[in-house]
Amino acid sequence: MTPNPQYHNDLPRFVAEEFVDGNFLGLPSVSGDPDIVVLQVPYELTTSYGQGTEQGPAACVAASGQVELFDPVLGQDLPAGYNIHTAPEWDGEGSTLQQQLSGISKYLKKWNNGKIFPVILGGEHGILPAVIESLQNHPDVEGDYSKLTVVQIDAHADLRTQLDGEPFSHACAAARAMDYGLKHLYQVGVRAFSKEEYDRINSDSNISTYFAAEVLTNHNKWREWLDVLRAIEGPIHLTVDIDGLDGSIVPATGTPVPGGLSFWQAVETIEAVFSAPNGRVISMDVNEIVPQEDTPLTQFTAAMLATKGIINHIVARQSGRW
Ligand SMILES: [Mn+2]
Repeated sequence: MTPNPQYHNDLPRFVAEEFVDGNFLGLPSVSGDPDIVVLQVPYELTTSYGQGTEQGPAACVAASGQVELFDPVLGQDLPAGYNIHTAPEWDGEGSTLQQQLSGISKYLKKWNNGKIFPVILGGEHGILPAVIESLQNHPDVEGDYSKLTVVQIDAHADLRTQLDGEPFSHACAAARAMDYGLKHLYQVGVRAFSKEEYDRINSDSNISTYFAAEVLTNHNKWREWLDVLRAIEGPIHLTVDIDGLDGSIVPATGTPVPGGLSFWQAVETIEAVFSAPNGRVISMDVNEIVPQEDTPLTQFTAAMLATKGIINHIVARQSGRW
């Protein structure tokens, strides 16, 4: 897509129809240690779905050129004095699923030094176990996954044991993350799940699911969700499956589902989790983006949510919570 310069007053950022170096938000390349890094993982489980999620990260970066750099929460234009680096995308190498997932983990790991905030763009939600694997030696986790909380926005519970015989299917992403022995998993927006998943949610005390049907019809339940997020202690990974939002604003995703979160509910969720006084969001991903050229709403929505993550991370830094 062509970035529209009218939304930016800093024209030299753009070269013809392309971004400068394909950077997120069209920001200029920077030298020195990044504060925030945008990582692209164009992963799609080979031979099974072929839905186009491997094009998602690049489309999201391209769409980010349309996102306003100003946000009243910060009171100034991004990058707001911070060093935001867009890294070259994951190379996609590996002839087996396990090799690919371990390659993703390796690609992510080098940024997890506790000083840099990674914003990961997917790709299938099946990247989640590789993301969790990459956090093992993060200074906040210290090899002890019982410290780590995962917050998940998703239409699906992703708690299946396997799907069509594949335990690393995107439909099993949260189950594979739980295999690491997480402290807790919080889910919101869930509205498509199997009996097996429903039973797991009801029986596993380490999983709290705020179903779409509850939070969208009962405002007290929504307030409770936000309060629960603000009460999280310790390191947090935020995983945003774009299909958690209502299908009308993310029509191009692996599995669009009606009855999901509004854009502002997703933003409220992001704000709440980043503002937890005793918690710290150490990384974030936005995934399941299937780009559409004619109506780029999905990748634009994804780019806006990733930007909200960056903004709320900066607020956390400014407040001394990072
Ligand atoms: Mn998912």
